[in-house]
Amino acid sequence: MKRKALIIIDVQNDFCPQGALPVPDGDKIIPIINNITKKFFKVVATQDWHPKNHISFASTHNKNVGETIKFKGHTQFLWPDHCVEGSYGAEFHKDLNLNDVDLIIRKGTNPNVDSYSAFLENDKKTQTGLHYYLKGLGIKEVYICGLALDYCVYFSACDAKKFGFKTYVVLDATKGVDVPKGNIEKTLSHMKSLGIKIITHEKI
Ligand code: VGL
Ligand code: ZN
Repeated sequence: MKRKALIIIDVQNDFCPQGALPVPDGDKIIPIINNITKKFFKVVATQDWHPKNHISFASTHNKNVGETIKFKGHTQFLWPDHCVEGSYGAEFHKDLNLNDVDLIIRKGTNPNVDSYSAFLENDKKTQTGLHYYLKGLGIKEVYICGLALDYCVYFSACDAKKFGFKTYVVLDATKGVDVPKGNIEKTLSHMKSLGIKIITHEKI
């Protein structure tokens, strides 16, 4: 089998309907993801995994969700409390089949650094180790799915491309939040301009 990896981003209760930061129809992609894992040499799943009082939580700063703060020269968008380490919201959705998963990566664990990408935290320096795992296994192609299309999927795909992988986003196996409005279109067109391939699961 060709050495391709599937990266399943943040299919966690808090990103599904009823969760703290729900992605519309976020749970609808789960059957599609469960159906494609067998096609891959390795399958990686990520979990957004924040300490209480994480920098990305509006509550940490007594601000409203959707406001931003400046921190060390970069802008941090403020989210509702979500994916607090060890909480129900941080658990994988119960329908996600983990049997074929080879590696789980938890990101966003530093209280002062957010992490949208599965490869690099938002400081753009701290690596999660995923790049070396894939490189060490001789993997050249990565397929990315999960939640949310315009945040963690987008940043993971951009970094995968930067690290030299042939990069695909499986469009019917991802959903976005579209915050701010228009963000899904904006991030999709940016990914296309970088040479990231946007496909549907039948094309894998
Ligand atoms: C995510 C916002 C905040 C995501 C994580 O998984 O896309 N979005 N933390
Ligand atoms: Zn988060």
